[in-house]
Amino acid sequence: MSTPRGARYKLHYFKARGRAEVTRLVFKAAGVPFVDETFSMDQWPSVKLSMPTGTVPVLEMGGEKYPESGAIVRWAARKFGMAGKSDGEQLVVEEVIAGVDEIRDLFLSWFFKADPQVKADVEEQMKQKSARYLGRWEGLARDTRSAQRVYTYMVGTSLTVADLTLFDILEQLDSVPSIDLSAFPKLQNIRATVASLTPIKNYLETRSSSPF
Ligand SMILES: N[C@@H](CCC(=O)N[C@@H](CS)C(=O)NCC(=O)O)C(=O)O
Repeated sequence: MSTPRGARYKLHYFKARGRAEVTRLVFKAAGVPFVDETFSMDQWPSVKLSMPTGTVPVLEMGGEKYPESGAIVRWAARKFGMAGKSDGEQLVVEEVIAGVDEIRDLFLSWFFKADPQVKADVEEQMKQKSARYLGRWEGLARDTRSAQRVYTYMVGTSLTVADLTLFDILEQLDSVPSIDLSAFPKLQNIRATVASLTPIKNYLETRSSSPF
């Protein structure tokens, strides 16, 4: 657990990426210090009692605890200027957050399934949904040229939470045997753009390699 001096924010979650990772990426990309308060499955029963809805992630600030991953990600995106500029950009950013949530629900369900037939069924649903959603986003992503290199963003000409959200789900989908991400070169470029940002690059060097 890192405890940066003077951090106003504390994010409570398991020692895992799960539903907390996009918020971590937003804080990292914005250069805003936060306490990444993680715990093990063994610790969870006692931690659960201290959470407002008995679930995590939870963001703590100003002495209050706020649950719901979608609310936290959207708030952080607005707070740190990563929610899109125009109405159209903001709608696409929201669309990506909502669509990726649906894919992530399937991913988390698939990841923990033991029964091979049930796991294969969830994998097929995830494959179909990913093909439809990623296919649309592939058509929207755009290159932005700077003096040094080409960056690819989901909307506009700078980083938004849509890019961080896509980065996170693509990392997870890479571990699904039947999903072939090579069909989405623009989205792979977004992934490379995100991974090349210095604070993200530094963070990725420290985190666990487990896709969950
Ligand atoms: N809609 C909630 C779902 C939260 C949720 O189900 N979190 C899981 C971890 S990903 C959890 O707290 N599981 C432990 C439990 O319910 O006891 C959100 O997006 O934050």
